[in-house]
Amino acid sequence: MIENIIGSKTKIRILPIVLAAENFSIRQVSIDSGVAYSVCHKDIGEFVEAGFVLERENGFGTNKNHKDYKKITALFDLNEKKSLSSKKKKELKKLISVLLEQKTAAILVHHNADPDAIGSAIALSRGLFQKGIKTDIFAPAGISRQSANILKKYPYPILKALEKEYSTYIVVDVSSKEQLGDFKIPVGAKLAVIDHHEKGNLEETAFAVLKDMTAHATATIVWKILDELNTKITKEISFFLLCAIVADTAFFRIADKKDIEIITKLLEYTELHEIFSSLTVQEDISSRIAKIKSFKRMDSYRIGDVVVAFSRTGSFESQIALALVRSAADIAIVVNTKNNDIRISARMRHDLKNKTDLVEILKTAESPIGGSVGGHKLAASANGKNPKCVLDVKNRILQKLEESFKNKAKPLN
Ligand SMILES: [Mn+2]
Repeated sequence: MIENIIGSKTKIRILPIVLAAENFSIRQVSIDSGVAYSVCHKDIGEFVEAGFVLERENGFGTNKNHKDYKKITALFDLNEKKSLSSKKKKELKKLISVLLEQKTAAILVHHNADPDAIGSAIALSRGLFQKGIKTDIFAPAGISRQSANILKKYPYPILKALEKEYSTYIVVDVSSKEQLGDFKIPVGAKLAVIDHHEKGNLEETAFAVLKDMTAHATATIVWKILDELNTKITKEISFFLLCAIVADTAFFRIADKKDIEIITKLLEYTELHEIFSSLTVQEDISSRIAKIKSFKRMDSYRIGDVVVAFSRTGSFESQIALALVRSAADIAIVVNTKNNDIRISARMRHDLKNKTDLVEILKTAESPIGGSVGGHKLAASANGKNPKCVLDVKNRILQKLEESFKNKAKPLN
């Protein structure tokens, strides 16, 4: 059975795969390769017309004598065991040839760089160093607390400012200029992109782009690059790549077979518990104290089967509401009246999302606080100017919740 592929470019690209794996139907191949396909059977005629495909007695066959056969099959090689696609290999070649010439480059990461950005950048930097290419890593708009934590385990210089101009910049885990803070890539410098986000404006001017939007972490692309370059994986490289992949797959929650395969290889050098402990950041003491104080001021109600907690704080209201919902409350409302205004943060357990809507509930507070509500069903907030209405707001919210859950609120004393 042959089912056809949308778009002539795609057709040409998918064809070598069919050529190389005649056991597959085009549909199966397109599913395996992630290329979009249609089921418009008659379009196989276009392949036949172009002479790529020959009609045979028992169906369709590939024309290995076609003059473009080699050229096309070079684009895709199913039997090639290396990790990168041939398109990315070409991009990598461009990048490496420039780097080998310049011997130096800057690696840039995004604003509040997370472990995937930092881990990918360091692993890449270390890998390139094995090839005689020296790179500096620059975080123009800071790094996250989690990243700071992984750097405690393996210190690595992350520059806060660049003292010189480089002729080549490699942006890692970034797709748009806006994510680089105030930093501007100097005019005339060469730019390369290694990333897994949606296409952004950085690609427009890049001379080499290694991008895979289906990758869960930029680090998996970096791993493939290092594999392609026959880099020696050290304990340090494996540590940073693992931190990156574990963090960006939300601790394996969204990891797939490909991620696990890479992780398995990297685990030859590093224990998983080291990664977990490095990615676990002890919460700031000020937010922990704010939580404890707020818990003491809490009062709570039972409305039918729903437990509602109210509290007040001078800061961290959304974190406190989240902490309450994560422990025992179904709904938590936390009010901050510190700076002569009022901020209300509301959180709800996920499984109640079809029962009520926190944006609707908080709307009842809009007129007394003289402000407005934003957010969504499960996490909403309200900001206003009148901090004296806290009690009124609480009663209004409670009444709304009683209506919503068709039950009386009973205080939990
Ligand atoms: Mn990422």
